[in-house]
Amino acid sequence: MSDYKLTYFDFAGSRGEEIRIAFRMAGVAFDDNRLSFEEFEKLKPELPFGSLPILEVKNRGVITQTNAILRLIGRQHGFHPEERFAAARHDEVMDTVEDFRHKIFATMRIEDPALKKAARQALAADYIPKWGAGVEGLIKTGPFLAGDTPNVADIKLYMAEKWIGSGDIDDIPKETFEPFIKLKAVAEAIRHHPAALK
Ligand SMILES: N[C@@H](CCC(=O)N[C@@H](CS)C(=O)NCC(=O)O)C(=O)O
Repeated sequence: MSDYKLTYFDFAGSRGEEIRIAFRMAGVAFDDNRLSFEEFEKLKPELPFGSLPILEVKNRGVITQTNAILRLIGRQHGFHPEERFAAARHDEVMDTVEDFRHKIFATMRIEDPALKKAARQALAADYIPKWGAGVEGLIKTGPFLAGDTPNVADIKLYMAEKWIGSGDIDDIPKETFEPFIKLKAVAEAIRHHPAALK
């Protein structure tokens, strides 16, 4: 029994996988509680905000909100900057990945196929390139946000790049991030980190 129990869906993506990678990167054991969608629906009424991931911390309680969980792991194990301005910069990146996610998730709720396609094409033509350029401007020497060492914010950039690069989102071309060399380099560096390789 470890000090941490992460509950998330049973797939290697999105918010829960960011936390799994952070734990692996920190070399910290955790219970990886993976739920089916049916199990989630049963548990949902008991969840603090009705969603996953949640992290149960031994003798302390339950934490929700992916970025709060990532910062907790990052601060406890040296994967979030100690200096306040640098930490705010990393927080900025982490929050903008959540904004990015919400923009794409919003299109998944559009039922009309033509409207969905148009919404996705608009994101690919405007929002995502501007988002990529914004992130690109925050990465200095690379390969990571802080230079040579990875932090939890880098894991979030990796997950955003991986999602687009998978080509799994219809009407958002998998090449959309190709112009963003520094963003791609962060993603490559995390992709080849043993924590991401499992
Ligand atoms: N703000 C929350 C969002 C959590 C969230 O929306 N999680 C999704 C999965 S990635 C979920 O549980 N969706 C199912 C639902 O809300 O019913 C966070 O950052 O952790």
